[in-house]
Amino acid sequence: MSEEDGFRDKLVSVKQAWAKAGRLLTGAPDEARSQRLPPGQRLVTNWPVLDLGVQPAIARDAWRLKVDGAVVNPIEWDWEAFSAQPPFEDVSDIHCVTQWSRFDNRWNGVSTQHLLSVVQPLPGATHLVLHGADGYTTNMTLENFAGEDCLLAHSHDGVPLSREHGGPVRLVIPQWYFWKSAKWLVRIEVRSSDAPGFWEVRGYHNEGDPWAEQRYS
Ligand SMILES: Nc1nc2c(c(=O)[nH]1)N[C@H]1C(S)=C(S)[C@@H](COP(=O)(O)O)O[C@H]1N2
Ligand SMILES: [Mo]
Repeated sequence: MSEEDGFRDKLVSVKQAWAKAGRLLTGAPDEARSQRLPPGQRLVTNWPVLDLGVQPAIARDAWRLKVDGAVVNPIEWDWEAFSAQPPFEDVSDIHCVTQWSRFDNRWNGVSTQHLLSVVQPLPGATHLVLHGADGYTTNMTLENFAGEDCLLAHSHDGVPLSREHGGPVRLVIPQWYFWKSAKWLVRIEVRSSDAPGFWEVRGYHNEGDPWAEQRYS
């Protein structure tokens, strides 16, 4: 086993054990929604990096995004095609399940609503699986993916997304804990059934509402 694999296995087993123990659950979701900072979270001003120990290096020129499955128009965009889509900007807060939140992140990219208008999900489509170039996956409903603050982001606070934060393009789903926001996004699989992703099969909640503390299942 390489050093990298060993690190990754250890990290995964620690997080999995927390999930099993229901750690970090602090309750009190009812009054929570009026607060900007969700229960059990603390505010940070830096930007922590979380991944599986692998940070794929993908040049913009080599990057491709495939959207397939239950859609009328499957697509494969290269950087040029992605850049030709209507620009979208949104400011939102990040809430990570490991208890840090970061306010006022300015994201630029392509809105998920625009993407859906291009690919046109079939009538039976209900869920998606997002795939990162590192093999990471995460799942959500079409409805959540289409949230008004959701986008495929290429820049953060005016700067192209760094490799460690998921560049060239990552997903941003601000209404859910940040594990749903897949980095190094390369494939979006539109489905007519749910299929839990990497953390979702390891004890994380299938959804991930920070105000309801949907941390672990
Ligand atoms: N492809 C990929 N996306 C991923 C992850 C990952 O390991 N691989 N980790 C998730 C988790 S658990 C978190 S908290 C956020 C962290 O994003 P950041 O490193 O930019 O803060 O990315 C999410 N997206
Ligand atoms: Mo996370």
